[in-house]
Amino acid sequence: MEFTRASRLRDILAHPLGSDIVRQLARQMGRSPRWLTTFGGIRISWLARFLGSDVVDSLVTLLNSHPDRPGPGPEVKQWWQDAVFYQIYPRSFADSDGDGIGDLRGIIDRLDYLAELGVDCLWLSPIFDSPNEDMGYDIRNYRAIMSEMGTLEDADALIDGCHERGMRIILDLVVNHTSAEHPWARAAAADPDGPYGDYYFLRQGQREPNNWRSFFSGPAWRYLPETDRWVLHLFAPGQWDLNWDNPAVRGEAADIVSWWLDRGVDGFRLDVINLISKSPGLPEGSEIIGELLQFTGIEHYFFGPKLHDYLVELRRNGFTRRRPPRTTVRHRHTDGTLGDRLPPDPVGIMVGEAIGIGVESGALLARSNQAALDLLFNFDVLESPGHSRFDTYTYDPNYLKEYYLDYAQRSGPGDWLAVFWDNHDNPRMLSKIAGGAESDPAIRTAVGKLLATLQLTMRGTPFLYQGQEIAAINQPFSSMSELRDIESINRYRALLEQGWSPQQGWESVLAGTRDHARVPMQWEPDGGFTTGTPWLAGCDEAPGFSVAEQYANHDSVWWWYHALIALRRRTEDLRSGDLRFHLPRRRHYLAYVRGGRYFIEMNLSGRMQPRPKPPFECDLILGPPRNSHLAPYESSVSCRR
Ligand code: ISL
Repeated sequence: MEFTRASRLRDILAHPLGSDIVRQLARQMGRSPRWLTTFGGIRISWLARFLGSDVVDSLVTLLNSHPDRPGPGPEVKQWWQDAVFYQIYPRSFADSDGDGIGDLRGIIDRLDYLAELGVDCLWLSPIFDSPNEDMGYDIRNYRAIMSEMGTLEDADALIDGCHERGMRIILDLVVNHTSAEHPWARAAAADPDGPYGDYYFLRQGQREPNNWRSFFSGPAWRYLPETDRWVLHLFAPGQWDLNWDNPAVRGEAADIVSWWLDRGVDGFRLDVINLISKSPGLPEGSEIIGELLQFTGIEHYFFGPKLHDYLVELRRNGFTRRRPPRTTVRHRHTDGTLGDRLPPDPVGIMVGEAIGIGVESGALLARSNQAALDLLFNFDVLESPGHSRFDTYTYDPNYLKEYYLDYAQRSGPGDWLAVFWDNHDNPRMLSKIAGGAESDPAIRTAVGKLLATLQLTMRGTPFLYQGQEIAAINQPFSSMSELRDIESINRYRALLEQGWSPQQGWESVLAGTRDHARVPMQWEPDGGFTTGTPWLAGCDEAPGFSVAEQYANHDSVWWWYHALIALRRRTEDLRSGDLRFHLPRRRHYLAYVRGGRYFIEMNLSGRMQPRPKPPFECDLILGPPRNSHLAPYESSVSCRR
């Protein structure tokens, strides 16, 4: 279908990108998408009165540049559909040399811990050489390890240690941008008209080339006086966006991928990978969309015209193996015992981080017939409608239920969900849901177990984040001086410049700072992360929630994760069985059947709820004895008799 200004809203909603954009706008406004479908008959030219004609024209261009709804994809079994992933933030996981910064040797020392927990694949946030303006997401050398974290030999030892224990390992590929200290960037700044000048977006002019805003506050352009050029940075000023329209840049990215695959890495999580294709000419962004979605210009890069093409090319030229790797993983049987080395996966896994991409546009990038990504992080689950990360609010877990019902309804054959909510960029979901009640160890334990039950029995691939297994919660930071996250520091300064009071600015930053999830892992009651001074202060005063204490308590959240991971491993129905919701309209109650045999039910509220009749006679496998009511945040797994 060719879209024009005369197209009707219902036609927009019928397009995967159009549907997700409209839903995203509705969510930002705290409205149900159904509110918009009642106006299906209006022409989108009418929207120009509110959004401006430039927005309507951008929308028309965007929809016309992408194919209609993709057809069903083949349902091909992949190792990563069975796997439980575990994200490590290396800076805060384990420090082996006492410098207060986590390192690769620290992770190696904890591989037996991870293997006992039962995870199948580690994802490490960046470990490459970096000046750490954005904690490693500003890479200076893709083929060297950050000196604070170790050496290439340590990386090889870590890869070998994982494979020996039946665990794969993926790294974090940040190729939307590099550090300003990367040799390419230095060469571009020194000679903007030379071969590396076209690796980045360098522009001349008296002022910023357009009105795009950075995700880390302020303009997305930095002026380089020494070369009289502006350089684009969607993130920090030291994170220069790479020009993916340049075939040399695409070739560099592919070479980095295959270099690490040869060393034995099993794939990558791809940082903000949906941002790599920008609209030609880098046009002005709509101020209205900037107001609504916070980042002026986002409509010109969140799903650019060449995005799918570049991902297909990267999969073919980088992720598809051309030679056997140095090492491969040992098979782990369903009972957890280890088998022989597996043959190399023909293609390394591609897990795309895709901010702003929804269920249907995600299918254009990760459905099994798209030959692009394998999995995609959809961020719609992280905040309930009408809220941003920096709002102080209590997350209603009924929205989690709504999110999975919606995904089940709008996804299709060949789609596969990455089930996640905690990561290094977001406050802890346990704290969002408990809303302060997590200070009660019983509530903290119940919510921790509920989140484990949902994540490890929902249809899809679970991505755990370090600390979830010990019910980690947000940190009671007391001042800006304790924070290290550039996004938080820049936001605080920007809010004060906008006239917010220091207290208002602090409250907003405290609600959403990424540092909540970056405090050091709590191995012992008194820390156990380092023998030195941690790079980021933070410890958990509540007794009973360190790894050591959780491990010693068989009724803990840790053992609940352990039991669910083991159950999932030995139960095909929980890994790939179909998903049927039970009483989906019942509020504060989430229940579903997997593979026709396993019945999972949860109380999504902090109050007792009457327990409905189960869908069939079943025996409890995991959870408190079943009675007429569900305790606050109670969750359980049962099996058909
Ligand atoms: O949510 C966000 C946008 O408002 C940011 O917290 C986050 O930056 C975004 O999700 C993209 O994250 C990824 O790219 C960033 C890096 O700072 C994040 O740590 C990374 O996960 C830039 O590389």
